[in-house]
Amino acid sequence: MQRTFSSLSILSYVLLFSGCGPGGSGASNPEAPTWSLVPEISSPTGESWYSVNGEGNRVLFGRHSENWSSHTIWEMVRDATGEWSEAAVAPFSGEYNDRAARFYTVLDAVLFSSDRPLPGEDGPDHVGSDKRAGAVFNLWVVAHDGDKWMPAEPFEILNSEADDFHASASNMGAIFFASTRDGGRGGADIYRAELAATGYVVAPLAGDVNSEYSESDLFVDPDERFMIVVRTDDPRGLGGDDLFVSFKEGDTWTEPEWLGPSVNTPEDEYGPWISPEGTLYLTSHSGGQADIFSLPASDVPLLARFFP
Ligand SMILES: [Ca+2]
Ligand SMILES: [Ca+2]
Repeated sequence: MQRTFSSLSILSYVLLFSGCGPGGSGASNPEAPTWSLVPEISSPTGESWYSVNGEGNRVLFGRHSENWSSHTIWEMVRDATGEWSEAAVAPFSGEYNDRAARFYTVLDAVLFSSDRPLPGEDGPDHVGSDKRAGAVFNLWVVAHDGDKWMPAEPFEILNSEADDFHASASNMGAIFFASTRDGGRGGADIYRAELAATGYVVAPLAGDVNSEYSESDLFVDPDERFMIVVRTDDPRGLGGDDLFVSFKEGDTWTEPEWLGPSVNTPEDEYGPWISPEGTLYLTSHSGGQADIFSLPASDVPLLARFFP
């Protein structure tokens, strides 16, 4: 069901030996991705989910081991001289399976997904930062006080008995996230938590963004004009997880349109994030290895009108 939780897809394992991937196919196929590897954070292990804070001086991204296990969140900080620190495990990560950190700017905080025990919950067996047996993902929030990270806390209003994960927030403070909770259209669906006078109100997205396929990850435009949504095995795509776009029309979200071969391959694409300058970052597997790539969002035809 949720390939992005357990392991690479079977398809990706097959492609591991096929030589097909972003790096290998670009020269001969004019429709292949034209993205660039983000070299500053690339390493022999896998990288995924790239995000930068509003000041542009703090980068968070994920690292995981070869078989898409042991996810941890890493951090790089730029000092007053403009020098970037070496990447290091973020102080709030490293013990459990943590992923998909994205900044929640209205609270000077970060949202991330983790299977770590909730307060008062016994910690079932786990090995390092591998996913804990029987555990579900919940959304967590961690604030930075300008000097250090505060303790991470579960974002209780967002969480259910099922997996709740991969959040992205708008400038209005609304949090969009994926969940496999009961009552959805199949697999994971996208929900929105709106900050109302009495607290957050959570509802599935209105419109046709959710489907019988899994909508398992997203990036929402800060102004909520569009969202890049990750769909799994939609036959309009190239296979595995692909990036689609849904547009906001009134109070509803349109049926996702495939973002095309400049950002999709037969392997898994996820972890989209667009910088204020209009650079689209995404994660793709190539030869079984996840890496973070970037390209101008204006190079993606369906996004170009938002990035003139
Ligand atoms: Ca769905
Ligand atoms: Ca794909």
